[in-house]
Amino acid sequence: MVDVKTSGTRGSAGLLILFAVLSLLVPETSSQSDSSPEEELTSLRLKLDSWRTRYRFLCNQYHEVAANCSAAVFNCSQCPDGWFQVDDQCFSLNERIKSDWATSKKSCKEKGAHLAILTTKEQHEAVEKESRRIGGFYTDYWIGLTDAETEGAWKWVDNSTLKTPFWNTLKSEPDDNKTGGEEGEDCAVVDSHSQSWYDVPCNFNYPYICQMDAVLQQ
Ligand SMILES: [Ca+2]
Ligand SMILES: [Ca+2]
Repeated sequence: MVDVKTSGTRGSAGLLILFAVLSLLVPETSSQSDSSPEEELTSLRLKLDSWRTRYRFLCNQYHEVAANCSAAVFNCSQCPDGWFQVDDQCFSLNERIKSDWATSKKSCKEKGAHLAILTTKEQHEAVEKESRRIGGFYTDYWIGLTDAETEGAWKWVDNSTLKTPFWNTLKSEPDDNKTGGEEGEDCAVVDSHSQSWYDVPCNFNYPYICQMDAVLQQ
């Protein structure tokens, strides 16, 4: 994929690329308009597409320049360091911090991500496999699924409706069990032991799974 050339070291060219990358990372300042949320969303999506195109362009340039350098070449990956990829999505399991569902949702947002939205069997299996690998057989992780708004109407954090569930049906989950509190159980976890989902009280503390779009390379 990368055209490896045989000319000498090009450290200065590498520096130019680095400066170009750094200049692109400087946040844009734009005046806030009176646009509607839908218009802002469209604008943000366009900007995201533009950033992805620039990222792909710079990655390709970086690899071409790096091929002529003696220094070690870093991987220009589609997901951040420490995240793993399933299809066009990146996932990160945080095993060190345990927090309630709302705090976990906020923590993912602060990373430019969101709590996991597992819409396919591949995503569910990859996540529960990783949860067993790093957390062992008795670990639960928050995912971005809740029925707090309307009991029994499970929705993801992007407000989409749950279509492909992986509940632990052998244990009759989700059961909105009241033993953990009057409110019942309105938030969901991936359970590494049963490799399925449970509903649990939202104020329980668990580690969480964040998700973001991968930067697709063409
Ligand atoms: Ca519930
Ligand atoms: Ca339950």
